[in-house]
Amino acid sequence: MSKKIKPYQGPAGGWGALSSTTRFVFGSKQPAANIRNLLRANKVKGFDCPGCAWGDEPGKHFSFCENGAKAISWEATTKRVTPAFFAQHSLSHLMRQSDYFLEYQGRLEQPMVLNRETDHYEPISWQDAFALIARHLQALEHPDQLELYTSGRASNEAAYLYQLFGRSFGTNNFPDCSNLCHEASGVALTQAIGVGKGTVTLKDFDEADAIFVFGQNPGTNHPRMLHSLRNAARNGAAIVSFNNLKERGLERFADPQSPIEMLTPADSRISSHYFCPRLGGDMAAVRGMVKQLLAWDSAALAEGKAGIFDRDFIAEHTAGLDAYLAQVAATSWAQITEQSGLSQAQITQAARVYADAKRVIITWAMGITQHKHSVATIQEITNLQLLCGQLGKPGAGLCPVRGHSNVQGNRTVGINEQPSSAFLDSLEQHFKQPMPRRAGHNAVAAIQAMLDGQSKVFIALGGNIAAAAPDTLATGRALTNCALTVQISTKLNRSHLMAGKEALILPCLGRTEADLQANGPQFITVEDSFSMVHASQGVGKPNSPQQRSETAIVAGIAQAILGTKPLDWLAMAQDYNMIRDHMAATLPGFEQFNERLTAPGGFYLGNSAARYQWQTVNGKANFAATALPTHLIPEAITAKAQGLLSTLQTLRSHDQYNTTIYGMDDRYRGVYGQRMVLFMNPDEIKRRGLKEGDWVELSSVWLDDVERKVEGFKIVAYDIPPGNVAAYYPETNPLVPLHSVGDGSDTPTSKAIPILIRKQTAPRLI
Ligand SMILES: Nc1nc2c(c(=O)[nH]1)N[C@H]1C(S)=C(S)[C@@H](COP(=O)(O)OP(=O)(O)OC[C@H]3O[C@@H](n4cnc5c(=O)[nH]c(N)nc54)[C@H](O)[C@@H]3O)O[C@H]1N2
Ligand SMILES: Nc1nc2c(c(=O)[nH]1)N[C@H]1C(S)=C(S)[C@@H](COP(=O)(O)OP(=O)(O)OC[C@H]3O[C@@H](n4cnc5c(=O)[nH]c(N)nc54)[C@H](O)[C@@H]3O)O[C@H]1N2
Ligand SMILES: [Mo]
Repeated sequence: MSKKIKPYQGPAGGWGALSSTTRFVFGSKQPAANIRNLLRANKVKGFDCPGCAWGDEPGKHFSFCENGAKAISWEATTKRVTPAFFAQHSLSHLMRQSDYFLEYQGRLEQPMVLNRETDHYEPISWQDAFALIARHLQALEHPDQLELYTSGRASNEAAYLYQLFGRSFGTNNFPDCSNLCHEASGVALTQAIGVGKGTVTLKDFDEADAIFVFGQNPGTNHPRMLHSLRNAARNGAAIVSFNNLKERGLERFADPQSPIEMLTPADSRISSHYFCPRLGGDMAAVRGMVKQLLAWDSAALAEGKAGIFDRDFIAEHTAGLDAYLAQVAATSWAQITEQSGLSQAQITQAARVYADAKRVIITWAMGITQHKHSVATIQEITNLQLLCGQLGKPGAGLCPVRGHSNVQGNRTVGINEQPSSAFLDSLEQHFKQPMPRRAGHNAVAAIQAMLDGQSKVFIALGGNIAAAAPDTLATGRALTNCALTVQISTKLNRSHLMAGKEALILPCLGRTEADLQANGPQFITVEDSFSMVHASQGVGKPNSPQQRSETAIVAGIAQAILGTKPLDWLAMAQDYNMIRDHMAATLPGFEQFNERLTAPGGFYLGNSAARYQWQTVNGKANFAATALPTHLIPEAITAKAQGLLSTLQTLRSHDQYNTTIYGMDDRYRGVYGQRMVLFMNPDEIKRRGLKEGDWVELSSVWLDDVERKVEGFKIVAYDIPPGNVAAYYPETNPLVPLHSVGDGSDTPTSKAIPILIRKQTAPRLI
């Protein structure tokens, strides 16, 4: 594996994508066969790509992208983590291995229990594993000492049973990956428009005149979105990108599934405009756009022309306009340009595109949601759309682009530490038993409760919290503090090693595998970013008879603790239609669930805001009048730092899926064979007396006295604003302080970490 830095010249997609996929997927025979089968089976029931939460056009076959192919073939590997593997490698030995090594060992094959005396995981029967969990849960003094984590890959059916189990046991402690991800979107949109989901459907992308993409790297993380953007650009839509970095996938794109583009070197330009704001500068940039629109609107009205704002929409549907406009007037251009890092001319240009478009969609992802003021930024984006009535009409709306393939569905079916009382009422009525009303723990609160010894049992339905959560050392201590940790997983990862005093690994089937239960082959359902619910059925042969479906595992745990209360859990696991009948009876929008799944492509759950039904406290869509943050990095931190602070964003490479590292390349950013790099502005490198290729250590500055440090990062010159730097997650998670979180969302501020950079001599090679 040769390490090099070589700027990528081609478009995103295209030959590079295809050859990488081919190498990765078709290098081995079995994954290729599996993927072919999947595509074939897809015609019957449907298939959900575990790659991301972008949608598929109803009626069309599942479209294939490079990173989806990686996700599928990663799951379909023939490698196995067997009892012999664990007999050979002690926990202490595995602790010293890289995350890449752990995941690369293949699929977990059998339930395993940790033996602290031998320091090895050893086989355990499913029955004994469930009994061990039951013993621990029965020993708890209070149901809130249990933490039930979910990663967004679980099916609706497994997630629904899981939340019912937790609530029947007596807790709302459902920390989930959403708490680390799009929580701010849910909070902001619920307050503003009464529903925490995007208002657009996939079809809207064909009808938009302008699409604004904020803080998102779809070339890597949502490759299928590039098709929608490319088509929109061809239809004449302006694509305006706001990204802290110049991302290849947002600039140009060639479609590896389009034979014509494969044969010609021509590629499509994606973004018509590309702005690089400072980290956290988007709220100021949008405020600036509104300020400019307001000036044009007033000038037009003064001349007796029609204004820019949609006054009918505002009058009929919204509240809070005056307070908001007063806030806009009180925000100076000096503050806007300083905070956004963009010039007034650039912001005016963006506002011009916005004003000229009849239909506008705004999309966003982690570059917007992982800041201290994320809720306020998303509400500022919403303010802009409300001002111009860009909601609930074709080609217009708000679009938080979700991460995990079913993270939105998990929330819909009840994975929520703060469930609505309507939801709890509905469960109580249907299942005829009381549900806990105390709010539960989110991810940060759960970690703190385990650190404090207050929570004692941690169960994870997927994911890898040890590596994904902030403050790696604190999170590790939190997990190892537990009396019992239980990981329901497909692959070996760090969270299995950060084990509680007792620990279980429960191996589950993946999305791609056939799920055969007593009542025959089962399918599951998921919900994409566009509120489309559809079926997904795996066809690959399970690679171990010992693996169970997530649904069966959850049912097994529940039955061991609750018997048959409030339902016959094991019967549910034999026939998922029965689970869906309960969902139909308790979840709004899921009426006649089983019947409606027969429609090709599934069904649309609908979005109340898109229908102008505002389920907010005052029954209106609400403008939020929030002042820009006075400082992006709190003054107390700047005062404390002894040295020149930089702001670090932690992001994904092209060869990873969250904490799963597929390979060491980040093709579109020109990084090969390595991940320990720090992207930095070339002028700033010089100004600091550094040079490209220098080794540095990074330490974060926070209000407490804990030292948070990582070392061995290599400087790479990159097109990024001075003062901002970027490095890959999860290697940088030790730097993210547990309590540096978003206001109102509690999401770790993984895109704005104040750090000091110090030169070091070349690191030891591990
Ligand atoms: N292949 C692949 N697909 C994935 C994932 C994966 O790891 N691999 N992860 C899935 C998940 S769970 C999620 S949540 C999504 C994540 O999808 P993304 O949000 O695209 O993920 P990140 O890599 O975190 O990229 C953040 C982007 O925002 C930009 N950015 C950072 N801070 C700012 C800012 O302050 N302002 C602006 N304007 N831009 C900023 C960064 O430069 C970067 O382009 O992808 C999902 N899909
Ligand atoms: N610094 C920093 N930290 C971040 C982020 C960031 O941008 N910067 N992003 C955050 C975001 S957006 C997210 S969503 C979280 C992700 O947090 P998680 O969802 O917890 O992490 P993943 O890496 O997606 O989980 C991977 C593991 O899931 C298991 N797995 C895979 N498929 C399945 C399946 O089908 N079923 C089951 N049961 N298990 C499965 C495998 O064992 C694999 O090791 O990380 C967050 N952390
Ligand atoms: Mo995510």
